[in-house]
Amino acid sequence: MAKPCNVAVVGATGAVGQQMLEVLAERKFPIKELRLLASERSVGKFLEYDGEQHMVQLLDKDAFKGIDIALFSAGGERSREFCPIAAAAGAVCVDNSSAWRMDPEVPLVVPEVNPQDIGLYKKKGIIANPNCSTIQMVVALKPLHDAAGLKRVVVSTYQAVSGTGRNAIDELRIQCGELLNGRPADCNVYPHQIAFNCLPHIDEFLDSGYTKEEMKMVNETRKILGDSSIGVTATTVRVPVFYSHSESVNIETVSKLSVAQARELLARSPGVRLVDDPARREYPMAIDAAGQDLTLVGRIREDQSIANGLNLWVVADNLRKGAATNAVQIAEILAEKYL
Ligand code: 25A
Ligand code: L14
Repeated sequence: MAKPCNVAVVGATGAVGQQMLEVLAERKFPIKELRLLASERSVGKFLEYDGEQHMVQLLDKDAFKGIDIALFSAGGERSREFCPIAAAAGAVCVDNSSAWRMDPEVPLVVPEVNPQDIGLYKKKGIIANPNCSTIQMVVALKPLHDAAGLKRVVVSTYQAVSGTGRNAIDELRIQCGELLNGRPADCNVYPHQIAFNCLPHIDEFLDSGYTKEEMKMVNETRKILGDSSIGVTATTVRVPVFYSHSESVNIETVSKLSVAQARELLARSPGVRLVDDPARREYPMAIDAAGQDLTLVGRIREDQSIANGLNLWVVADNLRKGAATNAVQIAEILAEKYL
């Protein structure tokens, strides 16, 4: 039985924070006290949780007294500053930002893939939630890796604007309206128009020419699968979709995996829904993934250019499995097995 906990949600007013409240209520997470934290701007606002109104309080160094689990989604800077403060106050932090993910003393966890790593949280009191694009990819790759050994992964993403937050959701909506009415589009969140466009640019560029988002997919995938020998290369692209990220994933495996074997493995894999019936025009789509927690996998076919290769199309709700649901699943394991 899970122990009832005092839970704080840091960044509760944000796109991910709001989703966290929904998922906590849906899954009936055993909450004793719920504390909603955000910046000055939102203090005093009321947010609904499970039919009740809760007032937003200020995130400051005294905000974590008595908290057992703190779910963070207020950006990397806030996490860097406040996770250690929350941990010192006795809370276990489940952090959605990129701040702690590659720290060797912080576990990086997807419950369907590496739940055994959670115990490492005792070092720093922090568990990192991976990047949204990484989460859905490793959910799909785990059973294939276990069966045939991944040698190399080549991924291109088609990422929804909701990952950037509420301002970005508004920007796409407003740009669509303006452009369809013959007016120019203002760009505030993204450097270029996102409506009716694709931007091969997510997060900042590094000297190598890759973006930070692309390198998160490389480094986090290896850490979660616990195998630094896997070659990973990524191109991450923002597309004018509101919810759900889609990914074209090409893999090379050590031993041969047929399409039928891959389908069979994925069909019984936790967190996966196989949607792969091209004859009936059934394949994973963003609009079907949105609002639910499974990672949809389909378009499974042999890569005819190499001996042991497959192509897949992988889609999941970036605010749910890519962020809020994954964090709440981690919190459930904590409450059940560790606290
Ligand atoms: O965008 P921010 O600044 O990172 O803010 C995100 C959340 O953190 C709170 C903020 O509360 C919001 O709940 N927050 C920000 N600064 C804080 C501080 N100093 C802080 N909490 C404590 N102390 P808020 O009340 O300030 O914001 C309420 C709404 O306003 C939007 N917003 C934020 N900054 C804004 C702004 N609007 C206008 N101008 C600004 N400068 C804010 O947008 C919220 O709606 P958002 O929360 O939707 O942005 C989402 C954040 O979540 C990250 N993210 C998204 N998906 C993932 C993810 N991180 C990890 N994994 C994911 N899968 C986004 O990158 C973004 O940071
Ligand atoms: O989790 O889509 O590191 O703009 C931060 C940027 C999530 C996606 C992370 C985006 C990402 C987000």
